[in-house]
Amino acid sequence: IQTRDQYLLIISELCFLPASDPHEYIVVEKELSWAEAVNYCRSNHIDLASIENSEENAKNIQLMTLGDNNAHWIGLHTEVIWKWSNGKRLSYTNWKVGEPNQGLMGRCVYLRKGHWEDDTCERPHYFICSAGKILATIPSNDDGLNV
Ligand SMILES: [Ca+2]
Repeated sequence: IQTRDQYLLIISELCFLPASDPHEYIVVEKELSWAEAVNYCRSNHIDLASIENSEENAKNIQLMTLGDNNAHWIGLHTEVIWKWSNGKRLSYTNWKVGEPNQGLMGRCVYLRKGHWEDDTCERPHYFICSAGKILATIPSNDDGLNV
C-alpha cells in the first residue's frame, strides 16, 4: 500500500507539469502597458514571459522575427531588485549594451532584436506571455483567442 501511495503521489505531481510549464511562449500583438500586459497574460495564459536561459531567449527571438522588430514586454521589472512577474529572481540576463539606462524611469523591460532594454512601464508595447501549450502569434485584430 505504501508503494502504491508513493506511485500515485508521483503521478499527481506530474499532472501539474503541463499546466505550469513556463517554457512555451505566445506573442500578443496588442499594445498595452507593462501592468496591463501582466493582467492580460494572467487572464488568458499563465504570466508575462520569464526568460531564464539563452535557449528561452532564442525561442522568443524566433517568435518575434516571424513578425517584426517591435519592442515586446517581458516579465522582468524592478522595484528594489530586478525580478520576474512570476516572482523568480534573475538568473540569466541579455541586456543590450548600455542597458538598463533609465534608472527610476526604466522599471520594466522589453525584448527587441534579441536584447533586453528598460523602459517606462506605462508605455504601450506588444508583449510575450508564458503559455501552457502552444506556440503561436496572435494577429492584432484577434481578441486573444488561440487559433
Ligand atoms: Ca532603456
